[in-house]
Amino acid sequence: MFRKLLLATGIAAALLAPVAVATSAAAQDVKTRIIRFGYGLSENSNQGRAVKYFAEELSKRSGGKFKMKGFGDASLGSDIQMQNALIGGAQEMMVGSTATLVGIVKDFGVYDLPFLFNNEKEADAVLDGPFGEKLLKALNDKGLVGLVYWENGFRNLTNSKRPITKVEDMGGIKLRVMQNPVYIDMFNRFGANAVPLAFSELFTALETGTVDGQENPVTTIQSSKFYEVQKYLTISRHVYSPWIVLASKRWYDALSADEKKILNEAAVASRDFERKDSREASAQSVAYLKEKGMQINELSPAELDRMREMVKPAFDKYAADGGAEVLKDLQAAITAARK
Ligand code: TK8
Repeated sequence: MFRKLLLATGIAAALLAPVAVATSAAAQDVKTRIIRFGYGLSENSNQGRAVKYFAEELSKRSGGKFKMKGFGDASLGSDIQMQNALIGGAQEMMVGSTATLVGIVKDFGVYDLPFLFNNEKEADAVLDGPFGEKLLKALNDKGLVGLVYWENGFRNLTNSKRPITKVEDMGGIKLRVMQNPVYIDMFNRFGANAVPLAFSELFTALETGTVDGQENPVTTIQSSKFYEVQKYLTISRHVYSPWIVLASKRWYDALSADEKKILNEAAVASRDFERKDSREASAQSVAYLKEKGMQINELSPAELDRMREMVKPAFDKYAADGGAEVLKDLQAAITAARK
């Protein structure tokens, strides 16, 4: 009888086991997922730290099933190459500049018009609000899913030729810009010689003198060691630059509802982490760059006003080139954020 009981228990256990598995699987439909996440900056940067945080969050929220591996230093390709890999389904995720998305959704160029946002708070409100959401959604038809915006930050100028205290000082400087017509137009108006180039080629281009200067937030100037090849830093804050976290739509569409929820929520957590971390790092960067020997100056409010005047035609050009509606919507969203 004892034996019979054991047997019965054994059978019961054997019967129960798969049932239990089936039940938990039904409650949480989550499979093992390998996620290749590419980014352009080094591991030791605000981007790298946020990717690491994101990977940990995904692992925690999926019971270890989402295995995200970060690939920094553009080791999977430049921003544009990665966007195409996502569209084709050869890579799952990435983070990069919104500016380089203009070949896919032209309206992303609107963020690159100069002197739109006064501070990060305005940027957060607009990017996380209906305006930013609408642009993210526009990617869906193009094979991409835009999850959240991270902060790249306010962009500043560096160069190896001379301090820039007035706009005329930019005259003739070969300045690398992102591959985006708004940047090319803006810096040519300032008198520089704008050279569009992938970020992954930038350090070498500065080192060899192919270009004299570039523009990026101070955090990137630090983490990419541009201070080794650039003498002058000018705090101009000419554009607030977002990063965008993207997923391959082909890959995303195959996820279960539970998996999508985990991914979306972890992305929001990564955004909050990244912005806080970037802002803290940014506050330290200027002192660090000074210590590394950079000569640093700020553009005066009067000079910034002159620059604003000079680039007004860039707004008209943008509107005339099909951007009138998105520009109007963005300006309305910024006005609303200021109230
Ligand atoms: C990194 C880039 C970078 C951007 C640039 O891949 O290209 O200057 O600011 O952050 O997206």
